[in-house]
Amino acid sequence: MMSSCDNFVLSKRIAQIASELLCVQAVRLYHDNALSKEPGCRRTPWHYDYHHFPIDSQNVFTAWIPLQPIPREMGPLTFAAGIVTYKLVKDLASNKFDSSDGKQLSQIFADKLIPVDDGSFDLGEISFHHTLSFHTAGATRTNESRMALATTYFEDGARLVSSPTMISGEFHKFMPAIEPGDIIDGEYNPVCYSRIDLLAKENVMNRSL
Ligand SMILES: O=C(O)CCC(=O)C(=O)O
Ligand SMILES: [Fe+2]
Repeated sequence: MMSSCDNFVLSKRIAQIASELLCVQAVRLYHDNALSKEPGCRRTPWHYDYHHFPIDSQNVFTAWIPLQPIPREMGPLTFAAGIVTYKLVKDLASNKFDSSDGKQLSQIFADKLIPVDDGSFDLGEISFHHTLSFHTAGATRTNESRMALATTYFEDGARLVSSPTMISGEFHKFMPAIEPGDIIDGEYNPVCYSRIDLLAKENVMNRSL
């Protein structure tokens, strides 16, 4: 039975947007993540997701779906613009970009004229970010939890990395029966959108007209 969460996680429409942003034919689900940030939580450290996924591909996108309106003081997801921005910051001493790196990061953004988008989200607004997109989220300064659903999709045909690490995540949990180096095609990672299936369906319909 489909739960209302599945309506989002397995949504063809959301997966299609991820697929089109990636310019790939089809995407599969990696995982969905319910993120509850309690009141008074500190900033989510600046990072990009690539190293946190055990997927041997950069064709990975995450849909981040607020479950309530998120004004600035509630800590919306925040992006440093530009797909290559991560290259400017990856050599900083700490990989965690905690508060001690904040000044250094702000300096880099200012020197390189990199805009930072920390705008609020209305309910119904969704953001999509590429696995190399550099992002953070502000501290939660209201007395409500900040709830969001983050769903990650990857290009159909991608493989599990050949040497998973602690950082690249619990692949056994999200990709049971898939071994390092194998194509990720298990039942936990369904194709959520395929342009090829859509074209095939259109062909059948045209033929029957
Ligand atoms: O919601 C957050 O604070 C961080 C989420 C995030 O980093 C992600 O979805 O990739
Ligand atoms: Fe992230």
